[in-house]
Amino acid sequence: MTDDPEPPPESKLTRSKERWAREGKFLTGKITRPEDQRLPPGQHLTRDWPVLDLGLTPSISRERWRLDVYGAVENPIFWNFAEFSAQPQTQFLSDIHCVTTWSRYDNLWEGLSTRDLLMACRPRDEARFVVLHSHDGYTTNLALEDFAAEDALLAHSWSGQPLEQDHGGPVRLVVPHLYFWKSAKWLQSIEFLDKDAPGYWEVRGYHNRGDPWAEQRYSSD
Ligand SMILES: Nc1nc2c(c(=O)[nH]1)N[C@H]1C(S)=C(S)[C@@H](COP(=O)(O)O)O[C@H]1N2
Ligand SMILES: [Mo]
Repeated sequence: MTDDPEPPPESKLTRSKERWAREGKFLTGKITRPEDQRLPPGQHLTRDWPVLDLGLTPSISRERWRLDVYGAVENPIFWNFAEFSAQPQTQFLSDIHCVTTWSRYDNLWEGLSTRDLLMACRPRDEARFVVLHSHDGYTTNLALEDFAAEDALLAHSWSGQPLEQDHGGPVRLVVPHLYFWKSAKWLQSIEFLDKDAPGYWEVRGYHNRGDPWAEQRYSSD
C-alpha cells in the first residue's frame, strides 16, 4: 500500500474554486457554436468598428476612474486605475457580435480577466448574478457563469492602444460569447446578486441572455 499524498491546506479560495468547479460556474458549455462556423446566424461581417450606445459618451479620465465591486462578495473592491492595472494582465483575441447584425473578427483586448477578478473579490455562496453599472446610467445583467467565461475581461486596451472613449474607455467589459450589448462600456461598478436583475435593454425587449449562436436577440426569441 502506498501512502496517499498530503492534501494541501484548505483555504477559502480553494474552497470557492472547488465549489465553482462542482457547479460548473466557469463552463460556458451551453453555447452551441458549430465547429465549422464563425459567423453566427443572421450576422454580416464588418471591418470598421461602429459606435453604439445611448449617446451620452461620459468623459472619465484614467486619473478619475474608480472600480467598485460590491454586493454578495467576501472581499469588496474599490480600485483606482493604478490599482486596477497592477492586477494580472491578460490578452484575448475575440469576435464581436452585435444584435444589430454586424460582427467584427479578431479584436485584441487587454485587461483583467473576469476569472482573476473573481479570485480577488470571491463571490459568496449565494451569488448567482452580476449587474454591470456604467457612467452613462446604462446597466446590463449576466448570470455568474457567463460573466466568468474563459475569454471575458475588463478591458483597458484594444489593439495595443488605450481603449477609446467612444468605445467605453477607460475600462469596459468584454463578454465575447454573448451579443455585444452585454459588454458594458464606461464601467463604473460590478454588483453581485443572489437574484437576477434585468438591465437597460433587458427590460426593453432584449433577450435576457443573448447567445448569438441561438439568435437570442429579443425576449420573444
Ligand atoms: N455603458 C454602455 N455600455 C454599452 C452600451 C451603452 O449604451 N452604454 N451599449 C451597448 C450596445 S447595445 C452595444 S452594441 C455595444 C457597442 O459597443 P461599441 O460602441 O464599442 O461598438 O456597447 C454596449 N455597451
Ligand atoms: Mo447593440
